[in-house]
Amino acid sequence: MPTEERVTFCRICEPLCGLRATVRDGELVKLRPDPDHPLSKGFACAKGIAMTEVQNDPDRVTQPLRRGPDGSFERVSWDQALDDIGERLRTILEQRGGGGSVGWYFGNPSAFSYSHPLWVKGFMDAIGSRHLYGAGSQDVNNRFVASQLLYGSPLVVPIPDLERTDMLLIVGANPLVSHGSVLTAPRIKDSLRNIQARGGRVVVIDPRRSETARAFEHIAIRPDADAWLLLSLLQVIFADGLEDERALRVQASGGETLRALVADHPPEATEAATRIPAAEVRRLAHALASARSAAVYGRTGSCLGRHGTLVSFLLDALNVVTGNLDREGGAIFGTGPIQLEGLLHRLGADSYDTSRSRIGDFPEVIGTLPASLMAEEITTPGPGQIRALFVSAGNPVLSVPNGDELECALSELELMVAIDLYITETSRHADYVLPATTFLEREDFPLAFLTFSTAPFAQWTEAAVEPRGEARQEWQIIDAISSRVGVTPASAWPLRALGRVGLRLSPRRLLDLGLRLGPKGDLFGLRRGGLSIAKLRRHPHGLRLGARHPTGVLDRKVFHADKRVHLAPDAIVAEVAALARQNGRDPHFPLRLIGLRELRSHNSWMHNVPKLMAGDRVHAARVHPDDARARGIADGDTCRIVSAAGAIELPAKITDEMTPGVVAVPHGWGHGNGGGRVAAAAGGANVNLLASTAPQDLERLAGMAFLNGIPVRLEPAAGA
Ligand SMILES: Nc1nc2c(c(=O)[nH]1)N[C@H]1C(S)=C(S)[C@@H](COP(=O)(O)OP(=O)(O)OC[C@H]3O[C@@H](n4cnc5c(=O)[nH]c(N)nc54)[C@H](O)[C@@H]3O)O[C@H]1N2
Ligand SMILES: Nc1nc2c(c(=O)[nH]1)N[C@H]1C(S)=C(S)[C@@H](COP(=O)(O)OP(=O)(O)OC[C@H]3O[C@@H](n4cnc5c(=O)[nH]c(N)nc54)[C@H](O)[C@@H]3O)O[C@H]1N2
Ligand code: SF4
Ligand SMILES: [Mo]
Repeated sequence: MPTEERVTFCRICEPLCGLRATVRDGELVKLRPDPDHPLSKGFACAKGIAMTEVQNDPDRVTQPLRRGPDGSFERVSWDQALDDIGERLRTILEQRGGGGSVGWYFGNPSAFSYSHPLWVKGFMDAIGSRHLYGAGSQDVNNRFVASQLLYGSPLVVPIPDLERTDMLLIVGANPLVSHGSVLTAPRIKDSLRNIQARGGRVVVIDPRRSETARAFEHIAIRPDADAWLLLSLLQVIFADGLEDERALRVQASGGETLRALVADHPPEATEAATRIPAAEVRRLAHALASARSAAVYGRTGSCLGRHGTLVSFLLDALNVVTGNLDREGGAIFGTGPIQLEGLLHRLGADSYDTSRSRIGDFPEVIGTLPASLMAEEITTPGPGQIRALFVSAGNPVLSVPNGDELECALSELELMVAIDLYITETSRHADYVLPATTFLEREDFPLAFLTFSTAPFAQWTEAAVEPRGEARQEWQIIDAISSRVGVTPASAWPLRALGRVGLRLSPRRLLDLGLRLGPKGDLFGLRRGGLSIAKLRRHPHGLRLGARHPTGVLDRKVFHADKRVHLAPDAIVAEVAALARQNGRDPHFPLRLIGLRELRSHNSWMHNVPKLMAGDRVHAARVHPDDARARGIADGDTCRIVSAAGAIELPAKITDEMTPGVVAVPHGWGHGNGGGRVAAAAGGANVNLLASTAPQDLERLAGMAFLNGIPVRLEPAAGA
């Protein structure tokens, strides 16, 4: 029995920690952290290690499945599945007005594959469909729109220079649990501790005393009030003459307009909205402006409110105004071995607002539309009505607002195909569930995360194990479906032209080209020691491409014609005005609901791993003791949370880590009938039934769902 150890890396979340896989007879026996990975240096979290159980899960889908009239699934061959899908898709394309009748939702795990998103986008471009949806409209799209406004490209996103900064201001992120996001920083806990160890500060703005807030300095804020705080920080900096005049003159335009825009928002005026004492805001503004270097960083807690684009924008504006953008220890720009921003810019793929959604008139963001609109796009007749839907690596019934509405809509489709590891709350509605490989079963390169890495770095991995059963990679499945409808899944026309004469590039060939012709490439032999896949294969633990990211690169990163960061675009001026008009409190819904991530969950999946579910793990709402007492709710009681959109019931966990008036509920639970037997038994409630899909409730600039700060009321469950 040959036992082998193979080097690879984790692709569940963004640090991409190095792993060693023990493989016996082609089967995965064990995963452990890779001590020789230059960045993660022997760290991996419980989820990464538990991927062994997902890989070998008896509940995993490993054969193509077809749904019968009674809703149960039967095994079919790949050819049966693909031929039938191809034929039905061809009919829909011919009879329902072409590509506009076909939708695709690709979920979070797709971003961790170098091939999957390229092939999805390529397929949608090839059939001429704009109905592309993803997790981004519940996650990060307003961060991209803020970058479009600031830098002229949605893909230019600065990262905090964790290794050198003297002060890190975290607004709405919990990296001790999430392990960092839009930031590839393995061992981030150590990085944050080191900031303190060298005499610096880490300040966390969060309505909950999160794991990160607990470990560092915490300032509690009322949910969905960050825009007010950031306006006030800027106001104090300008009013007290603390702005970096040189940075404003050399790097930016619109500084004077921004100064005028924030002038009406001193901390005393925003205190009621944020519930942060004005004196504390003043102290924070002075500390930020006077730190030798400082970086302001925000993530989902700053993105999922009603003004997420404005909040993301103001985070970067603070970096500019304090002179910390593109500077050591500030917010810096990562440089990767492939110049992806430039490449996609030339292809026009870094788009924003080049077209608008049929329902609600929302701008596309890098080619994707708000997933909250999917249900209505399926059920609303007329040209462009979605009749066929593909879902790959996503579970929108749980992750997008109002899963009930989406479930009803899915049943009206003429064709639905899911590509997943499990029969989930979403994929159980599909006519076919096609078995995907896990990340351990595919070769890979972290294409989407190159510029977010705290260190210049590249790693290639081959598949660590053979696919189980008949699982296939997404791009292979997309290729097979494309052939059956006569298209080449590629976004760039030269690739489509090659396809027409029978030449198709594999993702491996495409990536190798990108690496070899990239800024560090071997130029096919012209640059000695340059990069290629072959070169990366000789460094299986990954290759550091430099000690640090260079600073002073702003002129290469800004795509605006004037090469300046735009600090006061019209869209932002209008958002500040809209913020001021935001209506006050609804006495029916006096509390605010926020989200929560847990160490042993990953969005809606991994709930089928017994080890991660061990103990008495249940889905619970975190409630402050005062709020619980006022409603007669005791610890463990079932409580009812009601919003304007819906209601859920789940146990209450009473904890003073909450700010009074705020309730926190993790998303991704509510597995009545999906995700495997352990997950289904764990159940929980779908918190997104409390969120709204109504177009007027989505953020205007990015079409993002409003998921943090939802007005709710809390009561004991009937009969509890
Ligand atoms: N209320 C609330 N809602 C939220 C959020 C929140 O904070 N609060 N967060 C949002 C965010 S940030 C995100 S990213 C989304 C996530 O939402 P989604 O991306 O829609 O869903 P996931 O729960 O990540 O589900 C991923 C699915 O992919 C499958 N899968 C895993 N690996 C692979 C693979 O390699 N290939 C394929 N084909 N399938 C695979 C899993 O079995 C699972 O069914 O949720 C969003 N929803
Ligand atoms: N263990 C684990 N890790 C994960 C995931 C997971 O499900 N489990 N999901 C992955 C994904 S898809 C993503 S996108 C990342 C997200 O990464 P993070 O954004 O770092 O993760 P969260 O834990 O959601 O942190 C958001 C924080 O914002 C706070 N918050 C909520 N509302 C507000 C508000 O209005 N203002 C402010 N200032 N704060 C607010 C919350 O209390 C929470 O502590 O995590 C990734 N990592
Ligand atoms: S922190 Fe994320 S990348 Fe690292 S082992 Fe855990 S799940 Fe995998
Ligand atoms: Mo996410």
